[in-house]
Amino acid sequence: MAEANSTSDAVSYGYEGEVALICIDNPPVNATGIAVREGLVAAVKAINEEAKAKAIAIYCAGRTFIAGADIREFGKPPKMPSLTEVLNDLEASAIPTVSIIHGTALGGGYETALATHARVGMKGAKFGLPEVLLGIIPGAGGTQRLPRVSSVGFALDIAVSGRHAPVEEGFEKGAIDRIVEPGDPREIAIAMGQEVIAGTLPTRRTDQIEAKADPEAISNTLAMVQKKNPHLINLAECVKAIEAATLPLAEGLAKEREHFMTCMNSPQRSGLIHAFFGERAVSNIPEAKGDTRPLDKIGVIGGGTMGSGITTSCLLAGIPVRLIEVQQEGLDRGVATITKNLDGAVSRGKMSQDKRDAALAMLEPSLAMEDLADVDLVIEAVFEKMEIKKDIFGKLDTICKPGAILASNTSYLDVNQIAEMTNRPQDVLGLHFFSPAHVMRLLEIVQGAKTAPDALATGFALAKKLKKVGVLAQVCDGFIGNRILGHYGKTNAYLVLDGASPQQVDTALEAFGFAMGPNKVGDLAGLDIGYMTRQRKKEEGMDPNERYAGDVADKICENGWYGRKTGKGYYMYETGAPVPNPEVEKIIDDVRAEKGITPKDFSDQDIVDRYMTAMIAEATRVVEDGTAKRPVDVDMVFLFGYGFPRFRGGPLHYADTIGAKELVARMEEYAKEDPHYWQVPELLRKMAADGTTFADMNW
Ligand code: 3H9
Repeated sequence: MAEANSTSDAVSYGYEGEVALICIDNPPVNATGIAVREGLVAAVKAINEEAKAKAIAIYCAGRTFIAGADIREFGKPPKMPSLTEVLNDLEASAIPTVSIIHGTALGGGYETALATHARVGMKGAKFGLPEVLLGIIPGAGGTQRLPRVSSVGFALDIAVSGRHAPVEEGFEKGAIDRIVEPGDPREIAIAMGQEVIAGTLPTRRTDQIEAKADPEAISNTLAMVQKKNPHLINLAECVKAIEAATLPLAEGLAKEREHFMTCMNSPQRSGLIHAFFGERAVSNIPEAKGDTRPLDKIGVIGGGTMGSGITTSCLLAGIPVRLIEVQQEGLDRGVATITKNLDGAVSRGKMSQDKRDAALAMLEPSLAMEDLADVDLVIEAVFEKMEIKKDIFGKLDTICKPGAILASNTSYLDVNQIAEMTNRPQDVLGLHFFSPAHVMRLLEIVQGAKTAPDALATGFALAKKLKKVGVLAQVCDGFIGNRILGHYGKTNAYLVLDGASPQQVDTALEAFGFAMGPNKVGDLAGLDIGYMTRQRKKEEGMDPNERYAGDVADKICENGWYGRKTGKGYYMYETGAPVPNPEVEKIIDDVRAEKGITPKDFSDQDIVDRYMTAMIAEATRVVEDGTAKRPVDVDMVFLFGYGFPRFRGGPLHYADTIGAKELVARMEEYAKEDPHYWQVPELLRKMAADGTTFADMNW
């Protein structure tokens, strides 16, 4: 689709009678990169100068209207003209303009539509101002023009939530002027241009509309964002920009620019945009591409929390599941959990009752492993014991059809040993889900030594179907996430032994951006899990150079306090909200006395620095030895599986903000107290010496 005259590589224009047509064609999503900006300005200018048209209709080729500014240009030297200038010229066009929206009109895309004199949306299309999700605010007039065509209240809703709203809703609120049946954008552009000429589709310029002030909506939204998301400065900046919409347009646009630049220069913008591209980059690898095997029916072994969550996730994606348990009681419990999960989705408004019924009808519970004979993929989610897993995989080898993929949901066991129990190790891989599996978006896809390429690619295809973020990991104890956690988790214990209180550690890390500090997380997950792991490791024999991290936690567990589920752990939960457990304080004092430790003062910054440095150290080793393909893979594991603050981009993106030199210096300093724990990874030393960053290894 293109018009006769090109004004740039991405924009062309032409005429149909008295309607001038501007076509934007900049795959994949028609982002307003420099070619679009230059081309659009030139096309509007040429059409006005040629003076042959009575209306200009702008439409896009491909799957969507403009999806926003080109995010790849952010953080680089700006290329003129800016989108703001382009849109001011567009709005100033003497010939009335109309935009035709199909797919999604987002950010700078919807701002382009707002700068035209009328907006037409095809049924089913969406629009929005999702800039806040990237750490910025709408910066090309969105905060000024939307309150004018609609209202301050609706602009706050759209721009602060960043949601993609249906054009039908926009029509009700004045944000879209006409809804049409879906069709060829060019044909619709011609028809709408003719309506503009006939006067049946009214046009208006936003500099001639006043926005009605709504101080109550402004102050309520400001209070809400500061309470809910105190870390994200751009939300408040967005509200303040919208507040300025009651000024004359030029003044309001200048205010918007100031607020936009504050956000653009913030580290949050860089972190959130890293997260946007990272989410896509993890599956943009050769291993995720190529031939895949069918995924029409899945078998899940184990009806515990994990198995039920995995089953729920598959059912929600429309994949029939055969759920296997050894005893009726366990099977009933699994079915009850899955039903509860689906009912929860209905009550939260995520799915309709009919869809819930249809999903449940796709569940076939069974006590016979033989019933897995015809499934395409089996996911084993039983107790973490190698012997049990080996036994199951031996049986699956004889039961499952040729070509079926056999996956283990193990969180740390050796997938190669499991694969060796079959005569088809090429069909075996790890699919490590995170609890609750129907909610958490991370899926570690663990490649065994003999996993076939099409089996691995099918793991990524499954992640996509389940709307999860699949990340490739190699075999090692704990893969990417749990291996790193196994290391930095000890820092929390060491800090508490050496002088900090559990709540100080939690508060410091919550202020850094984690939704919950590690001791609250421990209480929530159950302290018995860590206790059992430590006992197992003790039995296996610990490295004599390693400082034991479990003294306090062991004693807490030995009192029968496992956290929330027993009403007590590091905190007490009698009234619901966590209150520090005074008996833990006593345990800590006793352990310190027993070990001859004189408690030190740690500032909150010390706590964050040590915790993050330990995380970065192990994350570096995971990249160094190839367990993770690139730093960005580690970052996405932490964002989608471990509650790492998204606005910080992930541990290794954050590491780049500190720099390798400083990190090495810190590790060497800490190593004076504990040289075994604080070993400096060779890769980090090399980066410090040659001045490179983790980002250099990403793309
Ligand atoms: C903005 O507009 C600022 C202005 O207010 C002010 C300026 C002064 N830029 O997601 P997909 C790529 S901020 C560059 O897989 P889908 C994406 O990386 C922007 N590239 O497809 C991927 O590349 P690859 C506000 C972009 O169908 C490919 O396109 N807008 C951009 O699942 C396909 O993307 C937004 O925040 C972009 N803006 O979803 C919208 N967008 O194939 C962001 C996408 O190499 N975009 N790419 O991996 C989206 O939400 C989704 O991409 C969309 C399509 C819903 C459009």
